[in-house]
Amino acid sequence: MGEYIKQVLDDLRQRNPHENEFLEAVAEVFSALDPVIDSDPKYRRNAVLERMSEPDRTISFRVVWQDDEGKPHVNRGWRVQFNGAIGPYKGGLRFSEHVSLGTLKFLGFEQTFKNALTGLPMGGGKGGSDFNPIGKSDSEIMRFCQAFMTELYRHIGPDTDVPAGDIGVSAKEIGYLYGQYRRLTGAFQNGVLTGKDLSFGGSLLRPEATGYGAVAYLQEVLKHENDTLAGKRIAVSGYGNAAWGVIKKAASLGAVPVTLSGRDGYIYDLDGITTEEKINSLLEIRADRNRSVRMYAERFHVPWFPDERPWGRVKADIWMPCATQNEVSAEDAQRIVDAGGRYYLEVANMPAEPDALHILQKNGLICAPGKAVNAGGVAVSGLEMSQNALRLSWTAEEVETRLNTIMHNIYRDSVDAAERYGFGYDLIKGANIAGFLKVAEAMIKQGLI
Ligand code: 2IT
Repeated sequence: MGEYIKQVLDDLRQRNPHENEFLEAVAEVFSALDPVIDSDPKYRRNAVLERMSEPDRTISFRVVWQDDEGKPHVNRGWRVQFNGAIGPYKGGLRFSEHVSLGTLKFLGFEQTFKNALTGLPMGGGKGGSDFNPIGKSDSEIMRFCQAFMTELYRHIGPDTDVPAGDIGVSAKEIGYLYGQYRRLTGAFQNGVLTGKDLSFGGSLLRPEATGYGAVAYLQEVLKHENDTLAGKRIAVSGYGNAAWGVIKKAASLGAVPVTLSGRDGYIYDLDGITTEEKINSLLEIRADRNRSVRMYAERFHVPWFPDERPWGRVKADIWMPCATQNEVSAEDAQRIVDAGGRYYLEVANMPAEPDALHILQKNGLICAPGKAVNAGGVAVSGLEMSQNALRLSWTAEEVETRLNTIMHNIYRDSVDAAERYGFGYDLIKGANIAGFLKVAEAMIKQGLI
């Protein structure tokens, strides 16, 4: 890494000493940028890196809600509006006890590049709360969402900031959030949130989009290797929206997904998670108040491994982490290398610790980053915004055609960018450079703000 970028990262570390996830995310993107920065003095002259690594603004608020016994609870809510150069802030809301401002800054930073890669006009943002939805009743969830939106509504809007779901926030929560937004504003502005139910302006295929987009990207990678999906064993982690979509599409194309995981362990289904009943069971697990993947093991009589994740512990051709950040350690990466398999595609946002990614790449696995592979989710959110603005709805086929085109373009732009700046076939560096170029251009053209 060159001296200039090192200096920018050092300054950033001084200002954010406790935000390791954020610092790692910035370092990962900036480590691809030496040849870009050296190619044109405009990047330094306009302080693009310094400005890009500081959020436009972060909003923090108190959320008070009552449980079913009437006891009050206090949580923290945030919205990080990271970068608005190419469009309204756009990105999910995460409800989990593990959420902190540092986590949301990291996710908002990543979102900025991901959204740029889609080619749609969306800036980057992320929000959420340290509220833990697991074990809560439906009415507790509703009251929490109403309290959360009572603070958030003044900061968002169809042309300013458009939140969506993420971990702990699905169509149900989006419904409660939108209901409260509508009550507070007195206007039917459904373009303010995406991931809505179809009954009030959601897009067909939005639930499937993250997983379907990831499989579309995977097929581009396989094509490059003269390989095909049929019969490939895929190790998946997680059990939520992303894992479900990957499994549904991959199984329909003849691949064999074999694992799922949760906080408390993983299941290994040697026959494959391929039948409709098995795939639909993920929706039931997610709808369950206690959400344990163990339910799958009990129902389908497959082995359950408590407190472990599948990395390198099963036989797989393709590894696809779909759960959350930092779930693949250096040790896991070494185990994946020893277990064999050629492909490692991140569907979660930064599931690998930085050392882990380097081990996988060094040992010849083809690696692709979450910000490219999972961009289909936010891409279809962008299509949902378009449909809301036009007051029409596209068919599932129309949405899927657009999604596939977007994923194809993300793959091609990443390959081209890495090649052009001397990195060869590097899907990680390529995604970071391609995303950077789009945001940087808009920031420079808009002057020093
Ligand atoms: O990480 C992500 O891209 C999301 N949670 C989806 C964001 C969105 O606005 O659809």
